[in-house]
Amino acid sequence: MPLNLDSIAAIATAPGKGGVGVVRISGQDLKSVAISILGRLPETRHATYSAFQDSDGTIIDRGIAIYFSAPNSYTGEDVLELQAHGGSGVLSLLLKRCLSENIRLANPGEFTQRAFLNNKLDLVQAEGIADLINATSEQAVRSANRTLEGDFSNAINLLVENLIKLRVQIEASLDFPEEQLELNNKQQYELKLNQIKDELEITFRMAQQGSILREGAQIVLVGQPNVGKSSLLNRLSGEEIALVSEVAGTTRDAIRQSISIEGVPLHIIDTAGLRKSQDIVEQMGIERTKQAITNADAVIVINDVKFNDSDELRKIFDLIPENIPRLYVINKIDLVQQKSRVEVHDNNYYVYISAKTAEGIDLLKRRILQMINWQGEEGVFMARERHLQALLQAKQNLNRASNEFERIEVLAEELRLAQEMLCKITGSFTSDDLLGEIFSNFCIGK
Ligand SMILES: Nc1nc2c(ncn2[C@@H]2O[C@H](COP(=O)(O)OP(=O)(O)OP(=O)(O)O)[C@@H](O)[C@H]2O)c(=O)[nH]1
Ligand SMILES: [Mg+2]
Repeated sequence: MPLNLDSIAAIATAPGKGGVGVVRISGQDLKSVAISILGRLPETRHATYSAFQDSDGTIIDRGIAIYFSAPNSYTGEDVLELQAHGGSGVLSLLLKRCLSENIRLANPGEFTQRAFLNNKLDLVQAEGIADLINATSEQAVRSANRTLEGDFSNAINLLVENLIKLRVQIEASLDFPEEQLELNNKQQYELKLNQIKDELEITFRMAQQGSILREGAQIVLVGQPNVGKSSLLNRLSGEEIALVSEVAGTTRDAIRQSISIEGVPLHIIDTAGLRKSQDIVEQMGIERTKQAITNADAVIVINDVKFNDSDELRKIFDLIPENIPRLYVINKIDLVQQKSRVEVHDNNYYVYISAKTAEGIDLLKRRILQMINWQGEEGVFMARERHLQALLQAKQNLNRASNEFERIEVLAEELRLAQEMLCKITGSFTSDDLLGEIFSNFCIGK
């Protein structure tokens, strides 16, 4: 991607009223712009109280100006930040003033894109900034910060470094095609490859946890009509989201509500109860339930404590693909005066609760986090689906490489592909299309 020569400006603070609002400008050389708007060039990296002048010399506002000379700025270019009063009128006048100086409006994420192009940060860190801005929980903030501080990039860079070392040795032996790898060397290479695979696995797990924190997990509530699915959704979300009634078949359409348990975002989907029905609308709802199950990260199968173990229940179990984690909830224990508890049968967890009295809800919440494999945010990187896919493909390349010690060219090629995948994550090997896609999802002014 070519370096931009034009200057860009945007309002960097959120829309609405505030004590302070910031207009930010970035470009190759902003000295004349600063002198035109402020009447003089402020000392670099010093807060300077100044009038912000319109083209005809009238004062738009007074505030703090900070001039960052390249390369010591966020973008790596000259940056001028104008901190004015935070009203939409003042800020749009100030922005208009900047645009009159042959400066164009910045695209979303363009400041960060320039920072990336000027090697101020790598792609993972740039994404970490967007995630930090979007973070809504303490856990998400901490995890985005770890990515921003370079923990994720360092893990990837270390993997790449070790891969390169191994590739250098293996590719050297490609120069002697008629010779087989010597046994000693082979053992040594295998050992190194296994170490890299182990490190990759650890990084993948950390990234997977981070992706739960970023995207949230989709959890679908299924069961026969009237077992209390909607009551459980309401109980988990602490709001009366879904209609509850003693009439079987109350919920017709899937209802989605986002909640958070210990800072982990979860999207809970309440569905139409599953049964044979002649009602066309109910049949459509049941189809949607089946659809929701196939898109789920995890499923909670709910049953009424009074009709546990029916044939109908078994039919519901059969609808859930084998690889989707599940949890069984036995509801309405208040009707039979039972205590809340967790039981394990054949590796399946059964949580006994009452959605009505809230008994056992804390047990259930803890079990839900375990079901999605949440291990706490310690050391977690804020990762995206794109990172997971690249890590997964690198893992596959390394697994294939492990089986190719007899065909050394194939082995070398798999290692090369694995390295390429990892480099895609940090952006040291990435197409322009992907960069455009990533930065277009930022807000304007960042
Ligand atoms: N005693 C008792 N009643 C409950 C409990 N949970 C739900 N109910 C009652 O069971 C009935 C059905 O509850 P819903 O939450 O509408 O059940 P549902 O599974 O969503 O039903 P459909 O939408 O028809 O599939 C309502 O009358 C609820 O008040 C519980 O824990 N204890
Ligand atoms: Mg319902």
